[in-house]
Amino acid sequence: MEQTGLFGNAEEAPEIIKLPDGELILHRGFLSKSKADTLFSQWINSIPWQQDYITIAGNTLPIPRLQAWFGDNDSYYQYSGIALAPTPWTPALLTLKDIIQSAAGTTFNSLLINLYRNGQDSVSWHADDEIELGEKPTIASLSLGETRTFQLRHVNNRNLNTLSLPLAHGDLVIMKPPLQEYWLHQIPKSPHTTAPRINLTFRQIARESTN
Ligand SMILES: O=C(O)CCC(=O)C(=O)O
Ligand SMILES: [Mn+2]
Repeated sequence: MEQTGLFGNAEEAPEIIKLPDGELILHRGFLSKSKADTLFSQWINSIPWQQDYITIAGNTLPIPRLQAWFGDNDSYYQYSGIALAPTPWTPALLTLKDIIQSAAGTTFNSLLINLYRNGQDSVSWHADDEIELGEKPTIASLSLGETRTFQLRHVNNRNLNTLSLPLAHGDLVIMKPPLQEYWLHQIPKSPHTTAPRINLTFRQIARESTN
């Protein structure tokens, strides 16, 4: 098959991490190193990275990462007061979307890409539970570049330990419902990390209501 070698372990059985109230599917090395290297070096220079800001209690602050939003024309997305209009898909992103859809067993119409420039960049505890993602979202997350720790903690059961998963170049994690309802996730700062990481999260946004 033409894709053999390009898409790493895409055909291999993933690790299934069953949690109380949720499930993660972890494909280590979903992209081969050479494919991941190529995409990382292309995208770090060509994605229209944007600095967004959030306003909390009257203070406007830059979020600690750069991001870009891709998707079908009508996949507008809003969170913490940031409204993102989609950039149209590129051929490479559409090809990747196709293979990730096969792995996830669902379809996606939008993509948030984050650039963590170094270990000072981060995303704090949150769930991907915005209304436009619907009630039972599946989120597929691909990591490129520097390994960073992805952490999960249950929203209210303090007896459950925080889970820490290092996500490396080419790894794919699929977060299955109802994970977003019961678990928060974050990428904490990593003081000794100097190299960048790109993370792509594929999502399915409900179409804008025309009412
Ligand atoms: O960078 C990651 O692995 C997670 C990103 C994330 O949670 C988000 O963009 O919602
Ligand atoms: Mn998230």
